[in-house]
Amino acid sequence: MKAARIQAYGQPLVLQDIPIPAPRPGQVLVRVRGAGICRSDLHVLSGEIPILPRMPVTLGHENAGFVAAAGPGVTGVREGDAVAVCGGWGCGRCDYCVVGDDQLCATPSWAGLSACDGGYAEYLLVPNEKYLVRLHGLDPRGAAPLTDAALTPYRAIKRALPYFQPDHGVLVIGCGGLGQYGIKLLRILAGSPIIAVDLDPAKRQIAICLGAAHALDASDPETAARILELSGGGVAAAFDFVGSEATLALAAGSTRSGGKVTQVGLAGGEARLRVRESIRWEVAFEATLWGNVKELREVVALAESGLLTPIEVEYATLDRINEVCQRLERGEVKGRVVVTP
Ligand code: FEH
Ligand code: ZN
Repeated sequence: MKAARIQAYGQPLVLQDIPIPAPRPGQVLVRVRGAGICRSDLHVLSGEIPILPRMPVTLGHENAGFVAAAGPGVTGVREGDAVAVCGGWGCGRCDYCVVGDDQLCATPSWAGLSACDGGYAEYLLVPNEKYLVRLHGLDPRGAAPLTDAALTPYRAIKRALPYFQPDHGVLVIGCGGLGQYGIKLLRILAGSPIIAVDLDPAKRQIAICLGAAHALDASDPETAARILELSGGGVAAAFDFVGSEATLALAAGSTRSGGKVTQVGLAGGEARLRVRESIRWEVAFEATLWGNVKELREVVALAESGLLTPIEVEYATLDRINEVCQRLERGEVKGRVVVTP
């Protein structure tokens, strides 16, 4: 089967022909129909996030498709079922796995982000059927972004719900794929007015179309003051989908006492959390990670209900994956690109 594999950090993906894996007991082979390209993959490819224990490995952690074969003992899915794949695979035994937060596993085996091959390939071997969420009516190609671009902000927002107040805004920094789903989910789950921030005027326009009340330029030196003015002294919750030094500082400095700052982006920034200087009193800070299987079931349910509509998706064949990664790097992707192996 064709697979786009990393050979070394700093090198483009290489299209290789490798054997189709055979599912062993409990495993499921999925014919990949959609594999979303996440900005985190760029951080991994460049070596900024040197997360891979071995190479070559097939990347791709945002996957959906059809069950091609079920290993012995698999009872919950069968050949032909359309499925979304929760890619945060774990050991099944540690404190995190036993409560269902496999993505936080002490020894993770994430799809395409560990020694386990991911979905930039015709087939994906899933270690346990529990990581599959049945799709009833959704096209797996378009559903792939639900498994990361939607799931990741969903977990972050759900964990911040106690902080939302309709008379105080929420801040979304970074309006790429995750930020766009974040705005959509905030409109569904929270009644707070949304202030969006991005460098790109096109992304700011998308944020307004998705329901943000305001969309501010991240490069404008007045933006920090404008956020405080618009939010009456600070937002109740801030979500940083970029994670750079500047955006983390903006998120922390924009949050009112008693609010919550959530870091989702992985751009490698640091922020000084010094009370009275860079952060107000009793502000909670959390760096959330991806989402778990139950949360993906909830995201799929929101999508199948029609409440959670898809962000703009562009499709590309596997052989164009390096070209698409370069476009993503240059900020030329409006929503999400999904590879269709
Ligand atoms: C990628 C690499 C490392 C940590 C987290 C991630 C997320 O993009 C997974 O959704
Ligand atoms: Zn991701």
